[in-house]
Amino acid sequence: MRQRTPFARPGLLASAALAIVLGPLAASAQEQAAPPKDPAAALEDHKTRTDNRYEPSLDNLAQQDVAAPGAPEGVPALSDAQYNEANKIYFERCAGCHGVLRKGATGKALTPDLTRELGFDYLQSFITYGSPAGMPNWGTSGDLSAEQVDLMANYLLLDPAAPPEFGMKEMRESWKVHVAPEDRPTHQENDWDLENLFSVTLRDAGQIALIDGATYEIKSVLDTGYAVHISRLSASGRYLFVIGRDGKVNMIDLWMKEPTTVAEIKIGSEARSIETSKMEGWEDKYAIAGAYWPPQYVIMDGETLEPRKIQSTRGMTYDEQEYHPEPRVAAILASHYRPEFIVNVKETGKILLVDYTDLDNLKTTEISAERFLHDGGLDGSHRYFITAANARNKLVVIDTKEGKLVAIEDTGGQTPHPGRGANFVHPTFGPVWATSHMGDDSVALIGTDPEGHPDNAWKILDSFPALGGGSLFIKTHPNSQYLYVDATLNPEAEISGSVAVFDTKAMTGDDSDPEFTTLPIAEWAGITEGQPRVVQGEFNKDGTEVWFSVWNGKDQESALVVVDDKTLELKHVIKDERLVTPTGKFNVYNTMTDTY
Ligand code: DHE
Repeated sequence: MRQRTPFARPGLLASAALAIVLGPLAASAQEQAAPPKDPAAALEDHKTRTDNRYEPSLDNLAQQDVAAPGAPEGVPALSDAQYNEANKIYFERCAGCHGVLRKGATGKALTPDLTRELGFDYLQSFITYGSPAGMPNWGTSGDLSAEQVDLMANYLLLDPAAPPEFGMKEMRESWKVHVAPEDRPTHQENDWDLENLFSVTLRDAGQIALIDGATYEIKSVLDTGYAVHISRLSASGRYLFVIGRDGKVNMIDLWMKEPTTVAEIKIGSEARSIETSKMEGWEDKYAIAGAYWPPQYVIMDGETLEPRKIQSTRGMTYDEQEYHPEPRVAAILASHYRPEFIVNVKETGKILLVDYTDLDNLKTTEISAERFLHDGGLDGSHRYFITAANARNKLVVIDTKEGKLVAIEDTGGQTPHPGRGANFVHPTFGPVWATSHMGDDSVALIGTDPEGHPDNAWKILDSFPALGGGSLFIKTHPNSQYLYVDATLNPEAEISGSVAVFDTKAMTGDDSDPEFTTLPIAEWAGITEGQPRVVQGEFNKDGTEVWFSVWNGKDQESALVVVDDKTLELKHVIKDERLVTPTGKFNVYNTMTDTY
């Protein structure tokens, strides 16, 4: 077993620059507010930015108008217009880390009792210069004008705005069944190769593109929610579920002659995750969606999206057992071993196993895991769920068959971000699951075979460098011998535009680092404008090709690049004016079967 020391390698980003790459995501809840001692040094620390591409932005809450609260003695009052301007800035730029209610999330709490203690000048300086711990320098970067910085300092001295709840009444009002189940096809009415279809997120267009995996033809572009985030499939592969950051869920029937939205619903104001029931006997029965605001998840009918059961995630943190008012729902997966949904509750650090067999007598297993749970996936046997507690640099392993915590391991790297992760058989260690990291260049392998390789199970067995910090996704396929690692958020254009490829069969696990090949994906796309970033490899059904998004600005050209997995050569570039900001790609077969 071998582990690297983070930040020990040439070519690795300096830790200060990484704080910027990560933005507020890097700030820990324990971070204490302290004004920058040397503003010039703080400015130096924050000179590289990543266009805020990965800082949680609660854009939907930002659009809601609220009345300005009264001002206590000594605090200047704001007009409704000023308060709403500040509120908009807060939800777009600050709430993702400091919380909707300003009670702290990955960033520190900013409730009025604390901010009034700190005072206007302190807040103004902190917002202007930021902190090396991860608070961006909103003033000196030019993102906020001096007037806006003053406005925000004033705003933080006033009471927070509490956005509205979103319960059954609101959900039912938003719920629409466009085509009733009895009016839908009884068999597939189109000639599409559905299992090799890709649903591609067109993030800033609020759309998805359905693209044929063999011909690369864009079969259809469909409207979905705002800043659409992910797609998931029903267990049968017939229904495609898409969720927008505004909490809008579109359910698309892929059997129709022209696949279209057959039902829709809004499940909250801010959302990121959706999944469907996959246990044998429960296929296509339920869908579940999780929200950031309000902090809750909802179980819906799998054919109509009718909301059936809403559960709040508000409650105690797993460790200090203190009340948290807004623990966000991060990744949700469906168990293949029990009729349960696996729900990551970020701020309280709990993983919920929600039994969906009897919604009126709901049974939930609550597992104490680690705070700041984000994304993760299943091991190759589908029995174990491995997920990143990213701001704690940990991986948590759950046995979905026994319904128990198995292990919590430090990855040795900074801010693991696996997506669904990557499963392969290592020549020395046996079956492993891999994650890359946002905060450094490392890839960590954890052993996943407690029966065949008990000594290696749930240990970090190896850690080695890829291209650079800022990785978001890692991918392989059972039919591929290669492991692909992106570096999407790296500040260097050459790195964020490339992908590292490791030959898993050549890995030795000894002290030498595995070599990798660099694929210049953005260069292959032949895009001459902007700084397109390469994000999220996704395989075709057979595992013979891997697709990457070349993600450019909204008004700039983007592309999808298809790589031949055997030769590692460029196979095809998909360009089309409809491909606006492509990011996530979801192959129907791989997504419905959890193949990664
Ligand atoms: Fe994601 C998955 C949250 C920004 C692309 N993202 C997830 C999941 C969560 C999450 C909780 C797991 C869902 C699941 O499995 O059920 N993402 C967030 C954020 O909070 C964050 C950091 C900021 C925000 O404001 O939303 C964020 N995500 C992004 C992006 O900027 C990305 C790169 C581009 C985009 O389209 O928005 C992005 N996230 C993705 C993708 C997945 C994802 C492609 C699914 C990966 C997979 O292979 O399943």
